[in-house]
Amino acid sequence: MQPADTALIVIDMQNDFCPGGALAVEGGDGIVTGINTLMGDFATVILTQDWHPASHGSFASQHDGQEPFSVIDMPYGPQVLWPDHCIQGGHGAAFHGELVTDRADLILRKGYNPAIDSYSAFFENDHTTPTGLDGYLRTRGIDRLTMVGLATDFCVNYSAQDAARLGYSVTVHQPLCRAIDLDGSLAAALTGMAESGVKLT
Ligand code: VGL
Ligand code: ZN
Repeated sequence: MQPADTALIVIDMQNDFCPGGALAVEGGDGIVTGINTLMGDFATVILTQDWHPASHGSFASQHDGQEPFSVIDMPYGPQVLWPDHCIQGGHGAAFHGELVTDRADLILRKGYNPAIDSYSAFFENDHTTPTGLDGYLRTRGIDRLTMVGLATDFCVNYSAQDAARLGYSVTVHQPLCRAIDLDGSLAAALTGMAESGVKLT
C-alpha cells in the first residue's frame, strides 16, 4: 500500500483513445486491467477525462483546409490538430467500459475551453490557466503522484512535467501507459520528463 500522501492519477482512459476510437492509441485498451489492479495500492485515485465541446479549437475540422495531425500556431503556441474526439457527453468521451471508476475520489475534466487545448491535468496549454487540480491536491495534503494512462507523450507527459514543476514527487509508470508517438514525440516526452525530475519506472 502506498502512503496516504500519495495519489494515483489515471489519465484519459476513454473510448476515443482506445482501438476503435477517434484518436486511438495502439494498445490503449491493453492497460485497463493493470490500472484497475494498481488502484488497489492507493488510498486516493483520481481520473482525468478529456472533455471537448464539439467546436473545439484543437480539432482539424474547425480550421479550413487543415488535416488531422498537422500543426498550426495558436495564440498560446504550436497546436497539433486532432481528429474530433472526446466530445462532451458522447460515447468517445466515456471511460473505457472495463475501467473501474467507482474508486475515483475525483474525476477531473479538462479541455472544455473551446479556444485552448489542455493536455495537462494542471494547466491549459497556455501553461497559465489552472484546472484547479493543484488546489485540490494541496488542500488534501497529497504531494506524491503516480501517473498512468493515455497518452504517454501528450497528456501524461504534460501532466507529469507540470506536477514536477509544481513541486510534487512524480512517478510515471510506463508499463501502464501507451503513446501516440507522432514524429518522435515519445522520445522527446521521455527526455523532457526525465529533465523535469519525473521518475520513470
Ligand atoms: C490527448 C491529444 C488530444 C491525450 C488528448 O489524452 O493524450 N492527446 N487530446
Ligand atoms: Zn483532446
